[in-house]
Amino acid sequence: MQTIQELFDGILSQNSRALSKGITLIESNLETDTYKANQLVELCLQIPSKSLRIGISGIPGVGKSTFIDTFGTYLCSNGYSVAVLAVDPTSSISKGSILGDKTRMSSLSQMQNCFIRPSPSGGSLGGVTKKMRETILLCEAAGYDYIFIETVGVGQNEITVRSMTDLFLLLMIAGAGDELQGFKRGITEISDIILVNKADGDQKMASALTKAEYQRAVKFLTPSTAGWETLVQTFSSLDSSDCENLFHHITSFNTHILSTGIVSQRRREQEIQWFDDLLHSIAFMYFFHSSLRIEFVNDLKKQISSGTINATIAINKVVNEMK
Ligand SMILES: Nc1nc2c(ncn2[C@@H]2O[C@H](COP(=O)(O)OP(=O)(O)O)[C@@H](O)[C@H]2O)c(=O)[nH]1
Ligand SMILES: [Mg+2]
Repeated sequence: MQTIQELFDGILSQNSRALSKGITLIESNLETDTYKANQLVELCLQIPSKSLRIGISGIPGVGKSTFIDTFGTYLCSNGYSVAVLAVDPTSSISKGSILGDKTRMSSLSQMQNCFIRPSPSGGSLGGVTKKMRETILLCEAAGYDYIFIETVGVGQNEITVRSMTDLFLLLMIAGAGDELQGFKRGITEISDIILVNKADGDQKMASALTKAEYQRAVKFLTPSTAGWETLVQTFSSLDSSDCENLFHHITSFNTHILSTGIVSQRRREQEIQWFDDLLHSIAFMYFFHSSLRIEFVNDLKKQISSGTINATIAINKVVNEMK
């Protein structure tokens, strides 16, 4: 039996088996594991972070996994270490997609200094894995230089991932329609870098035009990160010079957030948000601790759907019940 200290030591030495084991412990819903998981998180919290957390978003098929594979491989080849965490809301339905992504990152998964962790099925908080923040902490303790969090461009996912990362990178493609890609949903407003992806072959020209269009549009937006105008670039996983270019921009961004203190301020704010999220889930858990409460709420839902009461009346009944 491995002790938590031994597991922690393994994580510190960037042993990916230890890291996987640690994440499995964190993700466990068993009450007996909670204490150990908390111990591990507390140990990890003592390690100062040097990682840059990068959130990656974009509609399915835009090329997120391929991008992480290409750019991650570039980083690893240049001596950096890379961890990839995937948030895949479809994974609970089609478990095959987990494997799909891992095999798709075929080049990166062969690198020594990389760690790829697909999302577990279920246990999601607004689509984003509940334990994602703790998982990030473990990767940081392991000392990964870059942590990529891949999400899918649906619903609240991006907002949640933004609240866990330092840099938010949005992938788009020319000709897919702004509406569909979230341009009007404000996704661009939370992005620090927008890449017009698959800018190769017969899409090269169209991508350059889309880039120019987005460049004009972002001038009217409030930047997601103070002092950093949202950067729009074209990108192709087939062109290695694009990686070098992007790396240069990401480094400038990192220098900017470090020198201005934005990163520490942002992380403190994110910590508060994390606390709020935890508070909500704890309150929720306590509220539904008794099966009577579950029955009570289910009964109210029945009354709402049959039109006997409305949501306001129902919630007042809940408040009275709690008094
Ligand atoms: N031409 C071209 N195809 C790409 C590029 N990046 C990804 N693809 C293709 O687009 C498809 C979807 O890519 P994937 O990375 O799975 O997208 P995801 O759903 O956003 O993760 C795959 O068939 C890729 O081969 C690129 O830069 N250029
Ligand atoms: Mg993918």
